[in-house]
Amino acid sequence: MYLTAYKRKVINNNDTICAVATRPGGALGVVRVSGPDAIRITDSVFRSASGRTLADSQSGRVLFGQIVDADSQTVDEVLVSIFRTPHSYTGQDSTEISCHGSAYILEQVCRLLIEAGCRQAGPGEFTERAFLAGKLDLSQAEAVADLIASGNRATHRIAMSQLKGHFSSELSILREQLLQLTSLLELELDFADHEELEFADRTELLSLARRADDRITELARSFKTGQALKEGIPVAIVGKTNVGKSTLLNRLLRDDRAIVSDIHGTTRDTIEDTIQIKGVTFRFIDTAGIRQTADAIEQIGISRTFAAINKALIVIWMVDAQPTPDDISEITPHLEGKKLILAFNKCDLQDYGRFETASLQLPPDSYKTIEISAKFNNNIPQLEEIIYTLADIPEINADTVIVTQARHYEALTRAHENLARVIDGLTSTLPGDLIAEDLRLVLQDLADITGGAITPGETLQNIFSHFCIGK
Ligand SMILES: Nc1nc2c(ncn2[C@@H]2O[C@H](COP(=O)(O)OP(=O)(O)O)[C@@H](O)[C@H]2O)c(=O)[nH]1
Ligand SMILES: [Mg+2]
Repeated sequence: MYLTAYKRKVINNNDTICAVATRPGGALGVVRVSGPDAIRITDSVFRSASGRTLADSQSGRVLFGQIVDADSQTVDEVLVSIFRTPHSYTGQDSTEISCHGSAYILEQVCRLLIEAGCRQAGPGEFTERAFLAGKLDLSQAEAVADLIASGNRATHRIAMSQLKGHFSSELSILREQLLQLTSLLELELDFADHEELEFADRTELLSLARRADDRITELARSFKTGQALKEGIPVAIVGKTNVGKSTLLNRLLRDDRAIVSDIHGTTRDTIEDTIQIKGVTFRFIDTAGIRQTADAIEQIGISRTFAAINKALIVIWMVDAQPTPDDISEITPHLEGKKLILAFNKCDLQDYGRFETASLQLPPDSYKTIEISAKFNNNIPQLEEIIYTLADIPEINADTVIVTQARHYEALTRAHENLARVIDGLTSTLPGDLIAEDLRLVLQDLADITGGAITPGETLQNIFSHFCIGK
């Protein structure tokens, strides 16, 4: 269903396209048709029960009937919805045929539509048409893909907010501020010869530029959170062999995902999987226990442990006996910028002593501690609570703007760099025309996100080719 390598030679918006819009396996399947001939072509393969044609029906109506082939054989009993331009997703005349979800039926319906004059749609082509019709800007179109892919409450809300245009309107506010700055600069240029005229104070221009830059930087920074929310916030479970790391992973996943045994060095590779805590996805990574070993494969596993720590936002360092400063010094070089949890495991055991952290030489506020029994499920909800708190998820409301696309992040980063030059220029009394040049670049960078008339076709192709067919 996903043709990422799909290449469209020319954007032809004037033919009529069709595609299956639903994933296989459901009880129902929907075939979508869009284009100037959508209604006529659908009518040619459809017999409504009432005898009424789609051509005679108003936009928004649903007709019951049959899809019939060239020999008047019934392919399926269906419901057809009709949407007339401009009141449709793509802005064009469109129909949606709800069939039974058999792959065979859906294929036959598409085949008949294609024989009647449709073309098979490419990935994202319906959304691309919506964009070209001005129904969505580019960032909203990308939000559609995020919405389809959203697997938790956080990513769903962010995608919905982006689809509703909250990100776009933030950008247009920024654009207005920067345009104001441009016009003030141009005023300065136009009247440069009139020494008697007072111009906007450059400190005023500077504060305008700085305010815009602060917001751009803030948006760019949110990408890290956006990405973590999309892919799952990475949490590495590390420690010596046999402390119970794999047992904890299985416990958190509520599944026997990793092999648990009392043989040291059982886990040799990293194993990862996701769970949701309060609607946020966390990606747990079970690692090979850190120890000196002559086993070459186990050594590779241990080096992957360090790679996992580097990737992680949160590190659970697990011990089952009083840790020594030497134990932790092996991983401390990798802990820069990480949130650390010391999990004292096997608290069910009789001879379980009290763990001391004083000797570990860790800054006192740099970690949290908890006593758990991974095997007997003690304090696991409390551990999850600590993990959730440390992840420091910003509150995500219906209008929260968090950048989730690398393309947007890159554009914001470019905008920030160009704006930094504007700010430099303003402080170093660079001539206004040179500053205006950099300002134009910033405006272009921001426009790239929502996609104006100047967006190169290649960018569009790249974005829409990552959609599924039928969207
Ligand atoms: N008593 C007790 N034993 C545990 C606990 N967690 C793990 N174990 C045992 O410790 C041994 C090593 O566990 P495992 O999860 O494979 O450790 P890993 O090498 O750190 O992945 C196994 O025999 C587990 O059953 C616990 O909370 N209490
Ligand atoms: Mg293990």
